[in-house]
Amino acid sequence: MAGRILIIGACGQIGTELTLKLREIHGNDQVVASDIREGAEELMQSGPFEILNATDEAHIKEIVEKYKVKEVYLMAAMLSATAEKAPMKAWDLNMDSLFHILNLAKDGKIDKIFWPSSIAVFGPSTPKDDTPQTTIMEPTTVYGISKQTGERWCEYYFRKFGVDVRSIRYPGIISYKTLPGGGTTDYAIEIFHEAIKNSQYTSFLAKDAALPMMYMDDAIKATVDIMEAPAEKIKVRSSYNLAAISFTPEILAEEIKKHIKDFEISYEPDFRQNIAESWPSSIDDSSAREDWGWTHDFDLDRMTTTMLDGVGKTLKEKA
Ligand code: AKB
Repeated sequence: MAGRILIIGACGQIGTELTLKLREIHGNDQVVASDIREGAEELMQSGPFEILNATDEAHIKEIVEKYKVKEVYLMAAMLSATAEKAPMKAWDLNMDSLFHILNLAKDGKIDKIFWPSSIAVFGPSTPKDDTPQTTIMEPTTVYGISKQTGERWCEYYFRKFGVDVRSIRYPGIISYKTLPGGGTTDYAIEIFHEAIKNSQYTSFLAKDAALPMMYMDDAIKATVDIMEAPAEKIKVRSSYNLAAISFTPEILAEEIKKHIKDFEISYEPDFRQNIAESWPSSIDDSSAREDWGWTHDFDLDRMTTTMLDGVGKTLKEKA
């Protein structure tokens, strides 16, 4: 590759595993990790790292020049639940960082951008099952509004200035290496930790709150694949629907019970239940499958066994 890759928000749940994967593919010194704070040891020690605030345009430019960066993955964002507590801060972070990167590409300083969107772009008036790629989008969360607006700007920069920006609407991403921060779908990770530690979990979503989810390896594969696809295959320049599995807390608890017989779940829905209710239950991702060959590998059974194994090992290492 001519020029390095920069990951902004590299220490978060997806950023950490994405950085490690990109270092494996392109070489450690080719992938610069950056975040507002330091992250996992493996990430910090395997390649270059810079402390970077994603809203600091001048510092982003400096790092892009210093490392001769040509591709940026902008993973920094405030997620749905946290954003509801600090709406203006979330808006500033989620939008300013995107404009800084889009403008760098517009000015010819970088060649390609990955920017994640989310199922949060949809709202209560969106068809709930098999939500189509193009449909009604009236998000009711700050996070969703920022992602929907971001999608519009990505498409605008592509059409108007030819900026090669690529995006997918992540569902809830399930993983064990780095904990998520402030999402509505986070229960599907907490449940594994609590099941192993205490055989008990109190869900902050109701038992029938069905949401689209995906195991981390599939999310990373999608991210790498969309970025490697030839430009002419990327027909959607706002953001692609992406799907793997959909389940409710009750279904996930049943799946865990197959491995931990005495596991029990109870339900105390909080404000995140309202957010979950406004999102789709399942997603139609046929455009991603047709345009750039997306397929997922992890079903509910494989995801559950992989999580129980991974969380179990992590907790043992910490003990
Ligand atoms: C969240 O719950 O906010 C995120 C998302 C679906 O984008 N995991």
